[in-house]
Amino acid sequence: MRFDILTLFPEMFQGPLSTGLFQRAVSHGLVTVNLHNIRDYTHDRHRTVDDYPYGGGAGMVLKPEPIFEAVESLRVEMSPEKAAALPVILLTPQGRLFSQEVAAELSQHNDLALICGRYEGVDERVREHLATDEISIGDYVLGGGELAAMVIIDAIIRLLPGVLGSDESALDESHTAGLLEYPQYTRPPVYRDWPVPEVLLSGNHAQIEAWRREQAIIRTLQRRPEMLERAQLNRKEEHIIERLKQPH
Ligand code: 9D3
Repeated sequence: MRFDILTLFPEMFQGPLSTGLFQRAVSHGLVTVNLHNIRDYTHDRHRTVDDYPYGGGAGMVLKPEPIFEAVESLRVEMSPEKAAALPVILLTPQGRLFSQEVAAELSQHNDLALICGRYEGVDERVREHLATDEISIGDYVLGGGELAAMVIIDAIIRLLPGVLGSDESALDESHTAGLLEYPQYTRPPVYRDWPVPEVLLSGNHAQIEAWRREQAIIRTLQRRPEMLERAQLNRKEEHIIERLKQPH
């Protein structure tokens, strides 16, 4: 899968790209990340990327020309079919909310272009005539779209075949889908008077499995009750929930 990132701060990507899963995916040739500095697509002496907002107001607005030209420079290298189909995602607080489902959807594409906004905003014509999608990673204010792009790429690449080791992918979310994770412990069995739950040391795998499932349900009910509506639960588990919901 190929990512083309349009940004004013390509340096921000160096840390993540040279670490862990990113680095492995890139070195195994499963992922290509091309960084494009929007400033390189300006033509004036001062390499101007932003300007005052028409109508007045605080802050600056990213100019359309360098952003259009950066995306068009990607398209000229592609077949006309690929160029026409290229998803161009604008990272913006006003976009649709990113989620695991959106990550799965985006992981189906071979190429993805990501535009990182900055400043107070991006000229509306980028949204209207260049972007094919707009994504936000959550309701908090970032300094720009760069960290959002990294979050999105991180979530996508771990879904690509061959990126995670077989251990990790075998352990995947399927059977706990829609639930928070159960508590995990490792050695020592007692740390500062705090013992590991006895069931986990019992060697009884059926009992361990039942305990973990129950803990996951309890935790989800306490912290993210809205998630339970979509979780796949059996009758016994539904019963556990009804019991936990009763005042004690
Ligand atoms: C004045 C109104 N602000 C919107 C809340 C303007 C503004 C603030 C920060 C516009 C852009 C930004 C920079 N943020 C992003 O570009 C961004 C973002 C985010 O701030 N939160 C969650 N997801 C994203 S994706 C891109």
